[in-house]
Amino acid sequence: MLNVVTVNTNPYEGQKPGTSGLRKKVKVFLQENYTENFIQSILDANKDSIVGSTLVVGGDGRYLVKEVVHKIIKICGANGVAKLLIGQNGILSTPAVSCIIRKYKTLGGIVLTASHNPGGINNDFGIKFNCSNGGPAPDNTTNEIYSLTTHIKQYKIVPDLVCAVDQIGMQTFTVEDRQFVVEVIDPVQDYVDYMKEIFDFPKIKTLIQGSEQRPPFKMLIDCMSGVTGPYVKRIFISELGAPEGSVRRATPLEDFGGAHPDPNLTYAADLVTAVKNGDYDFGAAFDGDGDRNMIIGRDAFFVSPSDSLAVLAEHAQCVPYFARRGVRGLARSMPTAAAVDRVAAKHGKEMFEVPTGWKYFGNLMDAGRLSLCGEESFGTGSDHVREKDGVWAALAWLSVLATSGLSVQGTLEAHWAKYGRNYFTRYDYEECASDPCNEMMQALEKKITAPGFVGSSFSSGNKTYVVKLADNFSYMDPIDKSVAMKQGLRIIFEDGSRIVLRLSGTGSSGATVRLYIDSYEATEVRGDAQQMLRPLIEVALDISQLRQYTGRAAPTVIT
Ligand code: VG1
Ligand code: CO
Repeated sequence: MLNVVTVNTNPYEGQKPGTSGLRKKVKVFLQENYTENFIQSILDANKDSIVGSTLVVGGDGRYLVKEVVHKIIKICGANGVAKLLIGQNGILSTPAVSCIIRKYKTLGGIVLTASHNPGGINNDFGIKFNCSNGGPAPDNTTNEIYSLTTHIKQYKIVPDLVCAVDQIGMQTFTVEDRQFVVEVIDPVQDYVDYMKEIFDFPKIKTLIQGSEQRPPFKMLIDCMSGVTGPYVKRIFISELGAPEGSVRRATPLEDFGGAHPDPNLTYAADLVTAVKNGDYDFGAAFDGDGDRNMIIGRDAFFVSPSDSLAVLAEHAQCVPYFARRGVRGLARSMPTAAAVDRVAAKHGKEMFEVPTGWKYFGNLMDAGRLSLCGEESFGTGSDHVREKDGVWAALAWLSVLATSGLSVQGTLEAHWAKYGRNYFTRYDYEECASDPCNEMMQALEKKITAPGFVGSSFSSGNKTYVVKLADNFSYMDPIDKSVAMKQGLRIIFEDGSRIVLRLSGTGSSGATVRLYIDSYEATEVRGDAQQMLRPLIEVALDISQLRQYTGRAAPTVIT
């Protein structure tokens, strides 16, 4: 029999979950009781249902995941949790956690990841709680967890509980008078089974391997040394018959090989170069925890995430899951370009615009009003789970291409010809000093909400923009009527062009400023987005005084 020990502790400041969980430097989590406090607070926030419950636990394989898995086992055992489902060696992609929570109807799950942030002892770690719907906890739950961290006095632990997380199977422990079960599961199996239900694997296999009508479709998939490696190898190589060389960086590494596991044109430049110089029809990259995706075509033709969502919405019937169930509403985060809105209007679907962060899609999905959604930050997904899902997005794209026989570029060109084109760019200024960024946001809010701002005009290049609406975006959830305030400063012009500015909620130190610019051209003007948006970018930098406040002449990342 194992004993429960109650340990006295003191609160830490700043354990406030951001856009997606608590993210801090590894060294912050290594402070005495820091991690224990947060885990106990998660369990306390669920105190009415924790005893006898089942939880899912897993992470993206980064530095500290294994150690924290062991802490979670010991703390859950002490708090009366009946069972944990844990990915072998603590490995589970974020969408796989969501899938497993839903499949086994558990109380929720604890996801160990800092997603697209770098890993290793000098970099980031993160802890996130997902609820029984499989999605990231909504604001009222994360606020409750945060509030508990501010006055925590004790946590409970079973110090002598030793569990082998490398061995698949059940391990049963007797903790005082209770049974506590840890089931270590194959991280990939449930997810792969589910993907086979959602997609037509034989059809995608024919695309990849070629047929009498078509040569083999060549692809290169970059797992960026994140968690998707085992999922991608199993799905694309074992199941869909792609050649071994179709996958790169497919072994999860604790520090992602020193790279930034963020699938965009800057951090996945290697993939872009390889696809540009090689004979590939398709390229995809995923982030550290497997919920983001970047899609490129032959010659590294780039699909913007806003367009990717619109294309998948337009061709949803190519995915058997949607063909069977139909498509309910569509949604995007506020800064995401409005390409999908046009598809919704054309197909007569309900359309939602929510704040940044996947947690805001969950209620709409649970209410049966939302099927497909996305964010400009390389997030695409559907109501098959309650997280964005990188591998799902790649399979959805392959389903579209297998049906149409078009190339990636051909698909986009046909889409723009039908709907017109949204030009979009995002400038990230990473890890700036916090105070000047906060001052900049305050000053800008004051400026754009002052009388007279609406109706004023700005000129740059040969363009003049007249302000139609300017505010700090707030959102009322149509289902539970909860309100999220201050979700980003927006300036919308008469012609529909937009400037959006917000501070990141996923960084682990300093402030990251995100500037989003988009505009719409009904008749397709073939041009590079950077060139098309140049005048508006200048207007944005001028109104916000961003260069002066941040001291940065140029952004860290341009998408
Ligand atoms: C960023 C993105 C947001 C995304 C979030 C989590 O948040 O902008 O769209 O949902 O990351 O993605 P922020 O607050 O830094 O802008 V993941 O893949 O890091 O969980
Ligand atoms: Co992620």
